[in-house]
Amino acid sequence: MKPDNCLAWGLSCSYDISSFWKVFLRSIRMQWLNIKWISMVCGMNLFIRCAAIFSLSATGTILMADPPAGADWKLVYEDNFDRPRAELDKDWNFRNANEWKALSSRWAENAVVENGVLKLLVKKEKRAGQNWTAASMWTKRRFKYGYFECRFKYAAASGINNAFWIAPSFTPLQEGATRFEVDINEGHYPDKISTNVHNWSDTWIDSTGAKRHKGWPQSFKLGPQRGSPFYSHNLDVSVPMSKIRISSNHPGIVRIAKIWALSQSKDGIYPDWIDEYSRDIYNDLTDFALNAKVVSFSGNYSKSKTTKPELAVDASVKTSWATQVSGEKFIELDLGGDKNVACIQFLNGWNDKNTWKSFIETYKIEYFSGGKWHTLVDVQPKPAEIDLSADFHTYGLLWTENELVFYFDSKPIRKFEHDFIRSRVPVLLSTIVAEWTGSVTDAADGKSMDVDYVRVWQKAGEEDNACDY
Ligand SMILES: [Ca+2]
Repeated sequence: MKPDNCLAWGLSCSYDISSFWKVFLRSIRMQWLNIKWISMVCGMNLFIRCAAIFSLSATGTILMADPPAGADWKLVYEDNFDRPRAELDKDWNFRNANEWKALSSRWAENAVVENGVLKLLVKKEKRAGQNWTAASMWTKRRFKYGYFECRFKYAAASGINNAFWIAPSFTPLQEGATRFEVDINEGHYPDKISTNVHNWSDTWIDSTGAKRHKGWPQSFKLGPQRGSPFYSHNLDVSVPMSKIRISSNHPGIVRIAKIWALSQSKDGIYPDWIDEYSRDIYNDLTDFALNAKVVSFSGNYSKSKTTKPELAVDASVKTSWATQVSGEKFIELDLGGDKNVACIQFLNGWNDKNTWKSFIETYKIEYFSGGKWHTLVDVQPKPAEIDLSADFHTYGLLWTENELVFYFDSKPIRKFEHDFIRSRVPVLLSTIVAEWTGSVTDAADGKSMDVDYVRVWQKAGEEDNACDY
């Protein structure tokens, strides 16, 4: 019972079905289009590269989204949201309450219908003790096994979870059944797909006293990796400076493992990359940032000693300052009087089994010299190359007795073997505002997850939904 890394996809893409074709295709119920797959086994990096290529080269080929070939599928449920909002109450339940560990409460009136699209609105408004509102809804009908698909656009701001999922939320479970959750996609703007499988029945108390449960998350960042864990900027000649300020508007936590403020090297070359041992050959260089005084900083991720800002100027690249999630991140260092600095460097992100992750793309380095601040470098964000809020895409789940297969635009992206996801459950659509989805800013106000349709197919002979569980 573990996720595998077998990733496969077809060469055809399903993009931007025009409203004419949408109506036409719906009218003839063309549900048995055969898609020929070219499958291959590959690692995550290859997937990311290929995903970037096919996304960027999509040419608007018209394909009906369909369940996978190889079974006699029956469409047992669909909502195309092309009817008045009031009619949704017949088929959907809506949450009307605040939320545990989130910044938003969720209300029925945040779900609206416009031009055949369901909009799960996020608003900056105080209600039920929280500063934001969002929407959560689930089908009155429940399902067990089948192919589940939703076509939607992400809300165009960070800090919002765009969720299409199945779970027995607020519904009874058969005695002895496992309480599970399958997140078909908890999408994060602009280009991250997040799948997850939870076993909420298999719980334990960890060493801190917190209740834990088993989960198997796997995320896919479709856009090209940008930025770098290591940045190095030379001054033309060494400059006397007494303070250094590094800041970033990165939408999330910034982890800085080390900052260097180096003296002039004889050959104008400075140590590169991150291996603290290889830096020994540069013994002639002085690092004025080592153990510098932290004058001020924006915040840290937790009150833990393992995230404090002094860890950005200690001797080790294995310890890091981790910032707060939202707002500008900055750290200001006092070098203890004017020092002749010729190169400023910093290492950011974190090392996961020799792969650097979560490094920043945008930052600014300033220094205080001659009684005023100067900017050494100011790297601003570039627009996202893949933006899942710009166009509709389909997210799907094939659920059988022993396996889950997750789909993006009709291409399988993840397989997961299981022996516990076996209860009848509703389909859920929801937005929420939470810092674990990224930096929360006013840009989220008024944004919405836009849903074109949700559909469920079941295999002939398995489509009976009459029983209770
Ligand atoms: Ca450190």
